[in-house]
Amino acid sequence: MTDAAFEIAFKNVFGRAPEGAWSAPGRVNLIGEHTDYNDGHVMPFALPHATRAAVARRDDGVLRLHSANMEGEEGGVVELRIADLAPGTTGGWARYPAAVLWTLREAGYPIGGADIHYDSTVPVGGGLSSSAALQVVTALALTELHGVQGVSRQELALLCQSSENTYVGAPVGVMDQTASACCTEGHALHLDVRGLAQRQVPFDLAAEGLRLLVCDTRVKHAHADGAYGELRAGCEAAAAALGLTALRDVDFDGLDAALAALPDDRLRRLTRHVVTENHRVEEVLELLDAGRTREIGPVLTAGHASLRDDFQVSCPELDLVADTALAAGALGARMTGGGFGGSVIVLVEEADETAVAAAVAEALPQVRQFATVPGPGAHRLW
Ligand code: GAF
Repeated sequence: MTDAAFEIAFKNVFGRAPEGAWSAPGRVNLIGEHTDYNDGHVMPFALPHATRAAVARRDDGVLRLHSANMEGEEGGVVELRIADLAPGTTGGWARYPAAVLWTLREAGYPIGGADIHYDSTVPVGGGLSSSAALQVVTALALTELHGVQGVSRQELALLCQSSENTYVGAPVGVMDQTASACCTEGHALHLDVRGLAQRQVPFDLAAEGLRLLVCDTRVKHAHADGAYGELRAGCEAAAAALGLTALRDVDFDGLDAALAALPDDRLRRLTRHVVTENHRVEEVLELLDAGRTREIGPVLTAGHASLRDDFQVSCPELDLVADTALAAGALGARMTGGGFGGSVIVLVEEADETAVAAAVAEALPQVRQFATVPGPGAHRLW
């Protein structure tokens, strides 16, 4: 939908003109999975798929939300009084923008009411951070429209993460919101979560005759939300058992000694994944810096094996897609995101793209696939 049509859509819902429109992307994570809440390294990039928000302020303490993507019970305008917002009180998709507004106000920013109309091309449930895109576009639009100065993109991402932790009740790390807020076109973002140092790493696949496929399995296993919290708690227990602040503090070279000091197999598996995954981020970074992009393939594949065998967050559909792609000639394949469903990323030679995609589609007919490149981070449209 064009910008003009998006503006008309806002007018059709709210009966007046929007003051502006913003966009924030979904992401794929190239490498560095389940490392963010261990103070570790991640390397996501923004998808060209994004969530847009057309917004106009209100002065009556009311937040009205509408999404072009929602139908049935979730459809229509959701109307909330700002004074009534409190953690755990808002249901459905509207809890994400409500959480952002509540968190910004709790942090002392003078954010008032608004009418917001959204639309999105980020596949929902694909592990591609559609909720982070929704949070970040809301935070950016509300802060800019209400004249809030001096909030960096990273701070905005931290506020969005906090909104999800506190208001929505999901103990996520900061990777997805940072990716949506801070990524830039043509780059992957290396984020060292301890200290939050960022580096934009050039990632131009087409120039090297490569393609990256995103294969959304369209499954999400029901226990995913509870399992995430348990995994995070397990990692924290392992760090505590080792007398460390976070698993980030286990050196790759000291991994065997750390494993020997842990009390049970589960904590050993979680630790081995986090420590080797942080190491894989460094390996990918070095290879990209050296212009040896093809060689990241086996590192991605090793990351999948670690998520499957050690962290145990893969599922049969993700494994099937990754194995099928590799058997059909892909350079590397791994699940991306939290796991228990969602998407696999597949690195292929341009010449092999069609054959690999066909093999994956035959193995898992429900799969939704697209080739992608790093798109822009969140920005104002008009
Ligand atoms: C989800 C979370 F939201 C992220 O913070 C991250 O932990 C990811 O799972 C796993 O790497 O997307």
